[in-house]
Amino acid sequence: MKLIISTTSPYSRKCRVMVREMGLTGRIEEVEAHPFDDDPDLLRANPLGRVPCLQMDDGQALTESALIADYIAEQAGDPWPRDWTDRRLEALGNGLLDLTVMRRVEMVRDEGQRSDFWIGRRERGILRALDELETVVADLENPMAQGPLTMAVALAYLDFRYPESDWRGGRPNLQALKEAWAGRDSFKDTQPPADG
Ligand SMILES: N[C@@H](CCC(=O)N[C@@H](CS)C(=O)NCC(=O)O)C(=O)O
Repeated sequence: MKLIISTTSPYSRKCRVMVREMGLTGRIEEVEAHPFDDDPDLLRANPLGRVPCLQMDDGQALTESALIADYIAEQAGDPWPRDWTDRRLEALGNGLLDLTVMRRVEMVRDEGQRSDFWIGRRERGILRALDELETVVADLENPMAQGPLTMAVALAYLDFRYPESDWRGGRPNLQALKEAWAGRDSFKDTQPPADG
């Protein structure tokens, strides 16, 4: 199978961590593509033109990181339990990622096109999501699940693309979760490039 990724994409990173955690590096080959260059191989596999995209052995392609992560887990015999708390965390973590990516897209626009309204709206959403996640994580028993992984990827993405956010301030539970994941080989191995 081929996993089409970009090394700076947090959605790709989540799937790359899953491949490593599920012990499937021998079965899933990573292929790099740059979505904003309209890479022809990516467009052939995914009409949406986005990464990640998993080309399965039967030729069909899966899009959407959450779907791909579920498929990878299933291939490994579903070793991580999934319940509605975990799915809820995953959805919140994904939403935090979406807001941070949308903020980033706005920030890299030419000065005259950048919208303070949208940047402010994304930033307020990010803060509310962080506060909610800090509360939820307080009751978390097991960080080895897709929900907490999605959150850790989102927090690492904040460090990468929104370092001035100071998300750690007053949020010790999120900080501990991020550190727990940051120490794992799967996370170290998928660190975005410093100049990305
Ligand atoms: N909801 C999608 C989001 C994927 C996504 O937006 N990926 C970005 C890279 S971080 C991308 O490929 N963007 C290209 C574009 O939007 O044209 C997922 O979870 O996989």
